[in-house]
Amino acid sequence: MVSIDFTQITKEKHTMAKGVAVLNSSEGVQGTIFFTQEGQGVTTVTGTVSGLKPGLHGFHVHALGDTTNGCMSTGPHFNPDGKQHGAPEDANRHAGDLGNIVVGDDGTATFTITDCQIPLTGPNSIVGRAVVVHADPDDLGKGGHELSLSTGNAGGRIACGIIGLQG
Ligand SMILES: [Cu+2]
Ligand SMILES: [Zn+2]
Repeated sequence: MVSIDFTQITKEKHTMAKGVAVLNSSEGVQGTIFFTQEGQGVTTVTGTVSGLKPGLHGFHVHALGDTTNGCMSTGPHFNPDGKQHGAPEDANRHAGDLGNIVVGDDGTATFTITDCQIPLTGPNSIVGRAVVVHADPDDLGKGGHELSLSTGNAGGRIACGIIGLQG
């Protein structure tokens, strides 16, 4: 007797969107960042970056996927809602504000971030934009520096990569 499992047939298929960014740097930093989003859910960011000094480094999605002038031409933090710079958990934050990555004594950061403001589809998609790793810690808008509410005073842009679609 053949039984058919109808739950498998009628199960709703959620589309999984995937993206990837390969980091480029003039300062010996290397890395690959992967992005996945199931349906309209949160986006999961996983990555490994090496060649960094130990400690915290600001990590953002910037507005443009333009590296004609290196990381400088990737524009400001992705900010479709016209907000101030902040921490990932703040209500008032740029969509691209992913906080800091933590680099160990071996110069490598391996991390997983989940975030609901960086979709891979729709009008606020981050595909075609860029991820940027900074020289210094992002103060998450709370450092009291004149740049805190725009960039987190995270210092130079030491590595970046354009977010492309992955199959
Ligand atoms: Cu940045
Ligand atoms: Zn920001």
